[in-house]
Amino acid sequence: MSVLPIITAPDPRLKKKCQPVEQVDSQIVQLMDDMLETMYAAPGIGLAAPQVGVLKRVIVVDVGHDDQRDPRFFANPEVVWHSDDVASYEEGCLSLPENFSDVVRPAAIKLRYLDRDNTPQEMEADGLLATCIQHEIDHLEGILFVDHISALKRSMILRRLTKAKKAHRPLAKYATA
Ligand code: GNR
Ligand code: NI
Repeated sequence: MSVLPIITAPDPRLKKKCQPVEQVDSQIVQLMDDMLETMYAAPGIGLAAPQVGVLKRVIVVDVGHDDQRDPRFFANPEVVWHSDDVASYEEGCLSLPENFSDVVRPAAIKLRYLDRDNTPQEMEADGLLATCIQHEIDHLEGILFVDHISALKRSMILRRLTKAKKAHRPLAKYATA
């Protein structure tokens, strides 16, 4: 397994619609395992393939605790039902480092997907797991959490990230000022 570089905004690859996988073969399993290691190293609770430059419909999620990991792997995830109830969480994104905003989404979802063994599965999720899965599926459509907040907040965040890139200023864990 390897830790892959994570793409940060602004980057055209984060705005693209990703393609379904034909099947979860050994190459996709390798991608899933590398994504999981990359997510743990970051650290984060979810990661979508486009964040590591792969425009395929693959996500990994772990909302467990350090002492009790709960890795989950999804290919071609599809929300087939969502609650009318909504929930608000303060979201962050490894592709928008150091920026956080409250985002409102359906509180519960039902999902259809292929698991790491290429087996079709259905599952229901609520709480942080539901929020995280929806955040990751958004990435597969080229949507970031800032696309759910006010235009003013969005432009403030994107301006900060553009400036940081132009200055070649490292963000997140290697930032010194
Ligand atoms: O690590 C992450 N934390 C998080 C917190 C609240 C809602 C969503 C997330 S996902 C994020 C990692 C990430 O960028 N995944 O795409
Ligand atoms: Ni994200």
